[in-house]
Amino acid sequence: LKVVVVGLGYIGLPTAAVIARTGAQVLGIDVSEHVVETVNSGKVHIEEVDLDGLVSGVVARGNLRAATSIEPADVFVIAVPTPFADDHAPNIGYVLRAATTIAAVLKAGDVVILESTSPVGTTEKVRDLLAQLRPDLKVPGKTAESPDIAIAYCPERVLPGRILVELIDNDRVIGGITPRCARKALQFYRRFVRGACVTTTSRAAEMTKLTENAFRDVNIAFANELSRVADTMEVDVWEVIRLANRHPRVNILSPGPGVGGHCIAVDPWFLVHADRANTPLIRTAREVNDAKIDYVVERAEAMVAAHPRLRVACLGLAFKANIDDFRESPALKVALALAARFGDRLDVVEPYTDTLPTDFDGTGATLTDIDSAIETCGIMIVLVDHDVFKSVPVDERADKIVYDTRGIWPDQPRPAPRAEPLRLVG
Ligand code: SAJ
Repeated sequence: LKVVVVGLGYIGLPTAAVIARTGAQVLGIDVSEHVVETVNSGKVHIEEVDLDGLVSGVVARGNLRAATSIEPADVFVIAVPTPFADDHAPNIGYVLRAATTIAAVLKAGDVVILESTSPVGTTEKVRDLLAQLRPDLKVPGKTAESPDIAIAYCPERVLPGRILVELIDNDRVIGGITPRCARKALQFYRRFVRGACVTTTSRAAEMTKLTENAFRDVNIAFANELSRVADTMEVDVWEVIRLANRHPRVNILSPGPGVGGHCIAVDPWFLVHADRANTPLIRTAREVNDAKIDYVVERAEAMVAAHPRLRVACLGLAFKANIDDFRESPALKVALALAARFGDRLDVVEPYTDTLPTDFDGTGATLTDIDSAIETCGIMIVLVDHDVFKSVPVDERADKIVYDTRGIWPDQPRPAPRAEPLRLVG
C-alpha cells in the first residue's frame, strides 16, 4: 500500500509515522523544505511524546519519506491547517490547494481522505474540485455508475501530548460522500486504529468534529464564568467545583486563564459562522473564554501594582500543561501584558523553552527556573499547570502573594477576607 499524507504538522507527521509503522510506503508532502529535510534525516520539527523515536525508526526502515512534490499513491490523507479570518470565516484554501495537488496524480481505485477540521460541506467541495480538475474520473455522489475514486472525511481527535496513543486507541468517525466511500476509508483506518471505526456521511462527520470542540469550549466557559462569580463572592471556586462534582450527574471542568491552542479556541467559530442566528450559546462561550484572559490580566496587574517592591514570577507560557506549544496561549498573552508594564521586575518560568519568545524583547522580562523564582520573587502568578509547578510544596510558597489561575495549589494560605463585606440586599 502506498499512502501520501499532505501536511506534516502536528497531525500529519504523527499520522504518517503511525501508518508507516504498519509497513505501508508513506510519502509525506509539505511546502516547507526545512520540514522535508528534517523528516528525511529521521528527525522531527515538532515536540510530541515518543514521536522522535518512531519517525527515526520508520525513516531508517524506508517506510517514511518526505518531499515537496506529490507522487501517485493508493490513499491520500489531507492534514493541512484550516485557519479562520478576522471575521471568523473559515479558510479552506489549504484544503483546496491540497486537493488540487492530489488531482494531478489521482487514478481509478484511489481513496482521498480529509482529516483537517473543516466547515460542514468541505468534503463535498473537495469532491466538486476533483471532478472539475479530473473530468476523466467518475467522482462519488455525482454519477449513477460506480465511481472511480472514494472520498471521505475522518477528523483527527488526538490530544497534544498523547497523540501517538490516541491515534491508535480513539474511536474514529468516518464520513463518506457515499456509504461505499466510508467503507473504503474504514478499511484503511483498520490498519492502525484499535478503537471503533463508525461510519456516517461526510457532513455529519464534519459537524461531529466541530461539535466535540464546541462542547468542551462551552463547558470550560461555564467553569471560567463560575470562577469570576466565586472571586466576587470570595469563595474558593476549586473547592466549589470539587464539591459540586460529587453530585452523580455534575462534572464541571477546570477554570483557567482562558482557552488556548488552535482547536478549541477556533473550531466553535466554524459553527457560529455557519449559522449565527442559532448559535448564541456557542458564541457566548467563546466570548466568555476570551474575556477570561483580560480578567486575569486585570487582576494580575492590580496585584503587581499594589506591591511595587516585589519581583514577580509568571509560571508558564504554554497553552496547557506539560507541552511546549505556545500557540494561542492565554498564559503567553497574560505574561506579555505584565511584561509590557512591569518587565523590569518580571521573571518568566517556562521549563519547555530555552529562550523567551521574541515578543518579550525590550520588555526587560527574564527567563528563569522555578528554584530561582522561588528565591527571588514575592508574587507568583500560576498560568500553566505544568507538573513541575504542582510539585512546589506549601512551605516554599507560604510567604508569597499567589494568584493561582489553574488551582494547582489548593493548600495555599488564603489572604484575609476584605474589610468591607459584600452588601446584601433585603
Ligand atoms: N482547558 C481549561 N480547562 C479545562 C480543560 C482545558 O481551561 O478543564 C484549556 C487548556 O488549558 C487549553 C485549552 O483549554 O488552553 C484546550 O485544551 P484541551 O486539552 O481541552 O484541548 P486541545 O486543544 O489540546 O485538544 C482538543 C481536544 N478536543 C477535545 O477534547 C474535545 C482533542 O481531542 C482534539 O483532537 C483537538 O482539540 C483538536 O485537534 O481538535
